[in-house]
Formats: sequence, structure tokens, C-alpha cells
Amino acid sequence: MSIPESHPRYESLRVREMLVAGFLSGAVAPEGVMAHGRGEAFDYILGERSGGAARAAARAAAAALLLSARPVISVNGNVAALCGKEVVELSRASGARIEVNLFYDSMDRRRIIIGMMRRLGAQDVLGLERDFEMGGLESARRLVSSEGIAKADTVLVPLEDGDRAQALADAGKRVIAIDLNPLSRTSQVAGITVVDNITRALPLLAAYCREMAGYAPARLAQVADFDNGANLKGCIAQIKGWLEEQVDA
Ligand code: PTJ
Repeated sequence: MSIPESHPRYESLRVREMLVAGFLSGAVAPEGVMAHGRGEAFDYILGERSGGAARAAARAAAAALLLSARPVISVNGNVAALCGKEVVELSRASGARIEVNLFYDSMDRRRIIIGMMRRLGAQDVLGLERDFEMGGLESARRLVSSEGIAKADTVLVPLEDGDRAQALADAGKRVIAIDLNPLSRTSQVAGITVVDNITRALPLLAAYCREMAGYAPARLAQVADFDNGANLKGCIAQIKGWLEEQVDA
């Protein structure tokens, strides 16, 4: 569907159409369409902008990725449909590998998403074959690549479910989440949560990686030292402030 650029909700509708296209191509699960709607609602009450708290978290997350020896970006259907190109760019800027890992898993969807990522320039996408089973998890997400998530020290998990975020943290990995809902279990469990739309968060992360590429490890460690609980409170304050502004307007 063609959306007039003059439409006041153009950007949100454009992104929604990308998700629908991803669904029609078989990359996005039907449940992913609902997850997107929940994300839209949270984005609305955040004011559809990357606030100070999200920027601080993105900077800390970029430093953590640069510091890591084996960082991995975990990609699901929604992430590939909305931000496949931005994942490839972040992978280049941070040195992180890309692994497809699905909640509503099927070999067909894995193939489709890996194909999409390759067409967008990713040279190396893990996750078609999984040869390692993570403990503490019953969903299909427990099956991972021994070359990727299994031995990663840091895993970036956009639009994640809380169970796997917890299992990754329990396995001693640094978990970076991108989630519009500051109250979700994923947001609470992650070491660094970027409460922002993935469409804005990934370009921010890549820009911070490029900016800090020359930093010494000690300086990166300072930036990556992050109080996630305090940051989440800042995100909730942003929501409250935005809602009050709307009521007063
Ligand atoms: O492709 P699959 O099979 O791995 O499935 C992917 C989904 C997203 C369907 C699956 O992981 C899922 O069911 O996720 P949840 O439990 O619904 O959680 C998704 C979280 O992402 C929710 O907290 C949403 O608010 C949030 N979210 C949705 N859209 C966005 C988002 N966060 C950031 N940017 C978005 N665009």
C-alpha cells in the first residue's frame, strides 16, 4: 500500500508496512505482527523519540560490544524485516557476528531470514544449523550455534522474550536488550536495556561504535559500566513526562 508522505503518522505507517511485507515474505511470524503492535503502543507513550536514557544506554551498549571478544547479534523475524540493513551495519561497526534465532522456529523461516540478511550484505550468518543446546530454556531458542551464541561473551537481543534473556544472563553472558517496554522481563533482566524502537536504536548503536572505535579498553569499560535499573527508571520518567505534557497541551 502506498502511504502519502504528508500523512501525520507516515513514519509509523511506513514501518508497519515493512513488517507486513516481512510477514508476507514468510520472515515474520503471525505473532510478530502482534508484538509489533505492542511495541507501537509503547513507542507512542515514549513520544516516538530516542530520549536521553535511551541514548545513554545505546552508548553503554556500543562500548560493551566493542569491548567484547565474541559479541553476537541475535536476529528474529521482526528484526530482519524492520532493520536487516542496520543489523549488517552494526555488525560491521562492532565486529559482532549475526545469528538467526527464532521463538516460533522453523527451518523455512530460518532459511528465508538468512537469505534476506545475505542479500543485505551480511557475509556470515549463523543459525541455519544449531549444534548446541542452552540450559535453563525449553523454547526453540535454546538451540544455538556452537560458533555463535554458545560461545559469545555478549549477546544483543532485540525484541526478546524474558526466558532467554534470563538463560543467557545465567550462562554468564552480558545481555544487551532493545525493547520498547521498560517493564518487560527482558528489560529488567538485561545488563543494558535500550528502551527505544529498534528502527532508531540500531543506527544509534552503530554511530556510537564508530565514534568510540579508537577508545582504549579502559575508557570503553568506563562507558560500559552501566546502572540498568536507574536507566529504566529514567525511561519511565520520560513516559510520565510525555503523558503529562500531552494532558497539559
Ligand atoms: O521471529 P520470532 O519467531 O523469533 O518471534 C519474534 C517475536 C517478537 C514475535 C517474539 O520474540 C515475541 O513473541 O516477542 P514478545 O514476547 O512479544 O516481546 C517482544 C517485545 O519487543 C515486547 O516487549 C515489545 O514491546 C517489544 N517491541 C515490539 N516492537 C518493537 C519492540 N521493541 C523495540 N522496537 C520495536 N519495533
